[in-house]
Amino acid sequence: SISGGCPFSGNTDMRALFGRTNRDWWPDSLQLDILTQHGKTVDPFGGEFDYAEAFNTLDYNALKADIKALMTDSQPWWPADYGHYGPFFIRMAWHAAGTYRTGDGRGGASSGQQRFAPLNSWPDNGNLDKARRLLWPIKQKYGKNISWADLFVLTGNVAIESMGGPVFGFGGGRADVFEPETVYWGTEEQWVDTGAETRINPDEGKALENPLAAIQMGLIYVNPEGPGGNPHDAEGMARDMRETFARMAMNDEETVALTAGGHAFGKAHGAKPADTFGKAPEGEKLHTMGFGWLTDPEEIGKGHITTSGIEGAWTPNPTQWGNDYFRLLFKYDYELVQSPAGANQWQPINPDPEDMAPDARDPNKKVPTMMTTADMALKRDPEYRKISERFRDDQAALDDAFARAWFKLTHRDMGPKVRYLGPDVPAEDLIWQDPTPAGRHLSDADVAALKKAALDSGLTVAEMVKAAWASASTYRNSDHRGGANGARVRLAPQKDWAVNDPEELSKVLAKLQAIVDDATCGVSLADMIVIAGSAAIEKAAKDGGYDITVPVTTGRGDATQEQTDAESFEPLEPFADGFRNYLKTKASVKTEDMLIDRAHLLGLSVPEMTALLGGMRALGAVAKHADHGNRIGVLTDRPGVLTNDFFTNLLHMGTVWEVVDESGDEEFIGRCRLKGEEKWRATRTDLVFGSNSQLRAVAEVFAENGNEDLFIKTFVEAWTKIMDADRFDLT
Ligand code: HEB
Repeated sequence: SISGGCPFSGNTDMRALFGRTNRDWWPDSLQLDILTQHGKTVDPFGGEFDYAEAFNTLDYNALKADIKALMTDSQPWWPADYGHYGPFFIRMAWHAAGTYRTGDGRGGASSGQQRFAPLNSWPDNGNLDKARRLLWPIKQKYGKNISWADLFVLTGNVAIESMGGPVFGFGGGRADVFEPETVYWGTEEQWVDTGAETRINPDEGKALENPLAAIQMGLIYVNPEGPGGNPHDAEGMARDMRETFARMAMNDEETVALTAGGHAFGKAHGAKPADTFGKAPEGEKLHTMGFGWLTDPEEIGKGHITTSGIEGAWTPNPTQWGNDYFRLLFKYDYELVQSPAGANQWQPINPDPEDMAPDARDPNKKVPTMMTTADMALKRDPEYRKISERFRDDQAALDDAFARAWFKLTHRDMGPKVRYLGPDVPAEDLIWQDPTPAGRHLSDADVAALKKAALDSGLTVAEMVKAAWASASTYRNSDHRGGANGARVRLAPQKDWAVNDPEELSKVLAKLQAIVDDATCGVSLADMIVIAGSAAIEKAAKDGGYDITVPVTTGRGDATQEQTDAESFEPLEPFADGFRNYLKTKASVKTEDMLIDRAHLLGLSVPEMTALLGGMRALGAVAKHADHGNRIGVLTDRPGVLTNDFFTNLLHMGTVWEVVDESGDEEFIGRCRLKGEEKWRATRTDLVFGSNSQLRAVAEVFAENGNEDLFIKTFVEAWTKIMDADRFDLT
């Protein structure tokens, strides 16, 4: 099954939101942060650049032809194994995409992060600095019309194609960023090759911490030599593969197809002990110009390269697609041997001469093939074995499964299909793209009539605001999934999420559905939910003395349950949503950290986050608290009116706050400083806007006389931004 679960759970120690960061790993590297203060950007295009527009002017076929020619244009500073860079580029593309995880949608190929630390220096990404540098002349030639992020994936595709492999399609549209994205990659202070512990250990009751999807720090997925390096633990190897691949949304069949299909190509590099090459790029000397893992050029020429430490090809034809991988895996018994670099690997016993592989630099020389312990799992694990045997006997099934799984791997984090660009976008809709039918664009008059119907429906401001938020706020900027389009809030699993107050939600949706059924304009429920939210906010503003319009876009469609892979939506469940003052289970990070994490996934700035949260509190749009109903954090005497009361009351010196009970620090009572009587109940998420100096500075602005308009404006802009976050169909 695709595992979801609470993000940041599985680790009982309190940890920092981002774990170990670049500054921890490389304290001496140049710090550019000071130049990005006061909202200054590192983006040389200054945020004005429309990548889709640029991509559409690209001479796509010429680019593909150039990439194809590069495959066999071996460079002396990093000669191609077997005279073909294809396998190397496939590994580059797979490692670019393979960091994706379903838990928070982060990682993945979509912003070219392999160029930056820490990924450029992960042990598992060894020597991929050379692969990227081989591409530079092509990147330079096509310039802004092809991003690095797209180029990595497209090059992987061209590599597969050029070796006769099956390709399902390519969608462009991954715009580059110019700085490392802050992603939680774990807390370990060691890399996999210097002693980082393995993250699953049943004997110690240790499960893989969410949202992580790799088994050790610095790996894409699993340790190729076995769990913690133990090649004999066949069961553990399959367990580790199953768990890590599931976290990037791959089932058993996809896992087998990808691994076997990938290892139809190329070789592993373990010609020399690991102490014969230099540091990873980020820690290397200035004049190495971003290259790492340096080794003697003469040795490179001879093919004496160490990357993983494992040595050898999987098949006798490492630059040609076919079924040799499964043929050999089942034809031979394999014995455990050690590579020249000392790594554990498996070698066929008494191979026939035609089943020997060519040497990487000398086609006339024959060397034994090998399997890693991870490859051996494809026949040692009973479930994987069934699939492997089927693929061994059915080449067409393997072709199809590999092509589809590769397409999913490399496009999983791009969100809806409307974001894909270029002539190779496949026509077929795929369930993991969360397909949504197009809706109708409504006239202003229709929208006005529907707003009135919503206000006349008897639903409260808080109910309508909560429903709209529940619908839209599942959106994640990381993998562009979720959001209001499709009205999946009425489908499993969203409709039953505790954060959505399911009983209240179903009542609200039924009333809105009745309006939809009555309407003659063809409004979708997805649009109606957003329209009702905006009507509610307009009314709440009016009740506070502000006559405003909350703009709405229309054209959303309603997805069906069949168009919804319910299981794949489970990881989108918010285990904490500070905007609704909701916390399911205490995480291993502070609850206010969870708010920051969520605001980041929603693409919000600090002022937007602050205005939204304070505004929603004033509207009473909080999830029902077990003990305090709709009260907690609602620091106003007139809930349902759009005011800045949350900020004025939070910052008021007449209130003194105390922890409710000493055992927990999630809930607080605000008492009158003079008389001692209880005035408010609040959470950490509320109080952090008075306690943290930076958030307090922004909260002060929204509480000050004369800034009421600014507050309302910021709130409305942030609100509409969330409602439209997934509208990639609007141009
Ligand atoms: Fe892989 C390579 C492991 C999956 C594709 N791999 C490789 C190596 C290793 C591995 C160790 C070697 C490196 C060096 O160089 O040394 N893988 C692995 C594991 C896994 C995998 C453990 C999980 C199970 N792959 C994979 C996938 C893919 C791949 C999924 C795709 C699809 N790989 C690959 C390739 C290669 C590799 C293509 C080759 C490269 C060259 O040749 O350079």
